[in-house]
Amino acid sequence: MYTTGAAMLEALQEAGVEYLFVNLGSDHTALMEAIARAQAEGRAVPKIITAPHEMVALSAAHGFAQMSGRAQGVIVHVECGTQSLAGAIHNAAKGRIPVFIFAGTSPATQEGEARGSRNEFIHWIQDVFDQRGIVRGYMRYDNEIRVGANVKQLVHRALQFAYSDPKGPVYLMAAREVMEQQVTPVTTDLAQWPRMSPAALRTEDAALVARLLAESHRPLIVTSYVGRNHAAVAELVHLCRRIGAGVLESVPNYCNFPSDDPLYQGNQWNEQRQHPALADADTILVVDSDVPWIPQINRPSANARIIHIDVDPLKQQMPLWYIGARHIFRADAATALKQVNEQLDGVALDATRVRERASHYAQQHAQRQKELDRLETGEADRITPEFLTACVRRAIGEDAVVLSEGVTNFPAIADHSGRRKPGTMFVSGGGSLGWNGGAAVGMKLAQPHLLIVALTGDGSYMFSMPSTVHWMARRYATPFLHVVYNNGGWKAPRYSTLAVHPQGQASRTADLGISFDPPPDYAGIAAAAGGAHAEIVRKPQEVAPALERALRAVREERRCAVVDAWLPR
Ligand SMILES: Cc1ncc(C[n+]2csc(CCOP(=O)(O)OP(=O)(O)O)c2C)c(N)n1
Ligand SMILES: [Mg+2]
Repeated sequence: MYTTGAAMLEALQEAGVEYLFVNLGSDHTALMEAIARAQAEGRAVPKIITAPHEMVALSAAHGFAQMSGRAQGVIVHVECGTQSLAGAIHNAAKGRIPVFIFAGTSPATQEGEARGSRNEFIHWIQDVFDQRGIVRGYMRYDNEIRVGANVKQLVHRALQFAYSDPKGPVYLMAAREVMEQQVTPVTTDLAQWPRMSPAALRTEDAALVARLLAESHRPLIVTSYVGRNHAAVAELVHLCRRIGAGVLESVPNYCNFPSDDPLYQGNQWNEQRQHPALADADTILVVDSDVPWIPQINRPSANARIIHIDVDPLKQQMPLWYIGARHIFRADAATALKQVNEQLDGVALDATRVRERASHYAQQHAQRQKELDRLETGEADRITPEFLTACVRRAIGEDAVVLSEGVTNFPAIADHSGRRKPGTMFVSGGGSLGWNGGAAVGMKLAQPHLLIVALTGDGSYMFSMPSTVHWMARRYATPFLHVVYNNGGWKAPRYSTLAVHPQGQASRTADLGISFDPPPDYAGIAAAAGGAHAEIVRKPQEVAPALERALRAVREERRCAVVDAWLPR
């Protein structure tokens, strides 16, 4: 018996999908039968990872793809499971994460007209008019498998969208009878389903960018995600060093530039102040950034020349977007930066000028570093986020991978975690909290030999479904270190309110409905769900020994460790 479900499974295996993160239901009978059959007959299929919550399933696929570049499968139950993917859909779409999602639909017949026809009460209740509509607006591609005959072609077409810039999630759905249809096996030639080649600059445009940067007095690069492609980082470093350009990370979701390089000018998030490097620059190359600055607070000088290179410079998913760029190019960053570097080979650079620029930035860098060093000495009786992050940095080594969902502590984590190498720092790229736990599991699956360290706000720890995450981490042997920046609840909404109403009633109100008092036992949740090693630290001197014990649990006992660190409230 070879069904549409069996053919879909075969297509995913052929396409190189290694894992299916599944949350199964009555719509998946054909798939479950096909998986069981393949396993019994010794045929390779993607490994099945049981995900007790869909949001964690998709976050795990998200983390896996961030780490490896490879799209995985997420299988969810009809419209209910699709809804339960929740904000992870937003994160994958906004973060440009390739992932294949499949959901069944209720059977389309009720009198046994075809195998799979309705035989459970839930099939009436779960029948809705527009299941794809739930995710439309977030998917790069969505479609219904209407007949089984060409399901493999649909899978490969969907993955082609997922992998093409701007990358993102794709969604297929099918009625149970369609998945149960007997089909004739189809051979697909994967050579005829290639990934799209990355877009390049026209030669004259690469020459223009090279000339504008070379001629500028104070060139600055602003980026958020060039680091998703390690080759782009190497090109960026080369470019900056040869012309003496500074680099400012804005809301970085990857490690984009070595943070100890003298040209590195730091990172910005929601700080309510002007960044001096942005104000001083006369030529700014924005490359791979969704929010290069927040103009109401922090902007380039009025006569700065702005150049914008991005795989999606129109930001087609964002209704309002402009940055005043005079030159806009749709291109892949690694390709474009390499082209600009090649053009610079033909430009006679003024060595004195390059030296002056580099030494200006080096001076700013050193000053910033001094301030950061001062901050991380911390306080005598309270664990500051800067101190905590510095302790984590010293404990984990430079190859460890840090995931940050620190929210108001995004800056402290970016500044003090000391990540220098591409692929050692990740933020979700979206705005729906709760990515960190599932993503850590996915990253560990993608790179089992690396130490994975998830740093999360207490709110974001709760958003991430820690019971599901830590159950999965034990079940699938993906131990990681989880550190909770416990500041007593949601700090960000208070900051947001104070930024708009600095003298308002809220500024004098203690209880704004944002505190988690009394706090849950965060580490205890993970211990109960997945046997995690649990630590609570309240004093600065307790931090380093607790991290040491936690890392021993992760490395030697191969189990997760959660360190709940009490920060100032
Ligand atoms: C799914 C989701 N719900 C709500 C929000 C709104 N929100 C933004 S920040 C924040 C608080 C996060 O708390 P925590 O992780 O503890 O970080 P803190 O603000 O305390 O630094 C909330 C609720 C969101 N971004 N995503
Ligand atoms: Mg918090």
